[in-house]
Amino acid sequence: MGRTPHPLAGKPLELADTLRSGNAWKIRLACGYMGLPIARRTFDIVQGDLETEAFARINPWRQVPALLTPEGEWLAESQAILWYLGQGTPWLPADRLAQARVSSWLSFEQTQHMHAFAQPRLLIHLRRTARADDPAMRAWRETGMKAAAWMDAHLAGRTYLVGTAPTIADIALFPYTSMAAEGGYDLSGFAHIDAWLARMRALPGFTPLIETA
Ligand SMILES: N[C@@H](CCC(=O)N[C@@H](CS)C(=O)NCC(=O)O)C(=O)O
Repeated sequence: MGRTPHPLAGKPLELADTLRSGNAWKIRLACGYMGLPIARRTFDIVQGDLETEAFARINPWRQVPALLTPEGEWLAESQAILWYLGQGTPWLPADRLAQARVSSWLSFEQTQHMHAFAQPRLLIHLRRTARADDPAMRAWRETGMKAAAWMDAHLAGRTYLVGTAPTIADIALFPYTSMAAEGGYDLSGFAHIDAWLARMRALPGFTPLIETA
């Protein structure tokens, strides 16, 4: 998008991630869409990589993603990293209200959406320690379906979450919404979400969760 070079073009960026982290995927999506190459330092949670002292120096909160910025500092929290990458580009509009709306969706993702989608995916699909019909998984999905219904209603008649062009808000909501089925969700009733997911996948620079050579 846009012909103006990205303010971080040509500067080194490195991402601390895990192979299948949806929060880290947000950052790889952002870099792909924005045309920014990014190196990966991939950790393995099951092997205890996040519990080491070395990792605590990357993120004392012991979570991925974290971004090593060109200033030489590690920055934690996916939404903060998206904000850092989006500044000075159309992915984070300069308009006061539009920017606040982006922030609103980023908060929505963290408080109403992410855990309800990420937890069942983690336990059913990745760790295989829960079954899709376990009461706890149903409870997560009840919460998540409310979030999905709000998103779907908002996207009716809109192309993207804020304004007419994609922003970091769309990037933030994409990963866990798109992987919902792995947590036992059926979002087939949400046609506006479905069309929005397809639009996000069709944008130049889209990066899949697992990149194949
Ligand atoms: N609020 C954080 C959440 C990050 C998060 O939950 N990361 C997961 C991987 S997707 C993680 O590192 N889990 C390891 C753990 O919490 O032990 C963000 O948005 O970056």
